[in-house]
Amino acid sequence: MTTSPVADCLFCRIVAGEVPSTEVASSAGAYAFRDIDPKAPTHVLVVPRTHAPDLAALAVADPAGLAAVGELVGEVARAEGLEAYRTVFNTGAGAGQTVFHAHAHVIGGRDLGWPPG
Ligand code: D5M
Repeated sequence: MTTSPVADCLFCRIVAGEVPSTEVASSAGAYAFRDIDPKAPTHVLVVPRTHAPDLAALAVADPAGLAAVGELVGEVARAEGLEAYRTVFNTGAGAGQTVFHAHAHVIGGRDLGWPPG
């Protein structure tokens, strides 16, 4: 497991500023930007600045990075004026994960059904 930037990781490249993104919020440990294919009026991705492939791996490799993601999720929700929102970490291709750098989807601004599909 690594917490160093990975050259062919899209979100490492976004964090490094090598790939453009629309910033929503930023901190020393995490970065938040708009999803390129939004599923709701607010759809923001919050990623740790360190590389880990998914939430569970991040928790083991960089607990401070995970905490930074959680803190920035709250900041995004406040900035977007969301009273209620959903935070999703897809894990594994079978669950819809397509980018293997841990990330929280922050989804809100519309009614959200439960359970999710
Ligand atoms: O979520 C990966 C998400 O990443 C998916 O909702 C599309 C989004 N995505 C992919 N490329 C970009 C760029 N370049 N900018 C912003 N958002 C992007 P997953 O849970 O892995 O399916």
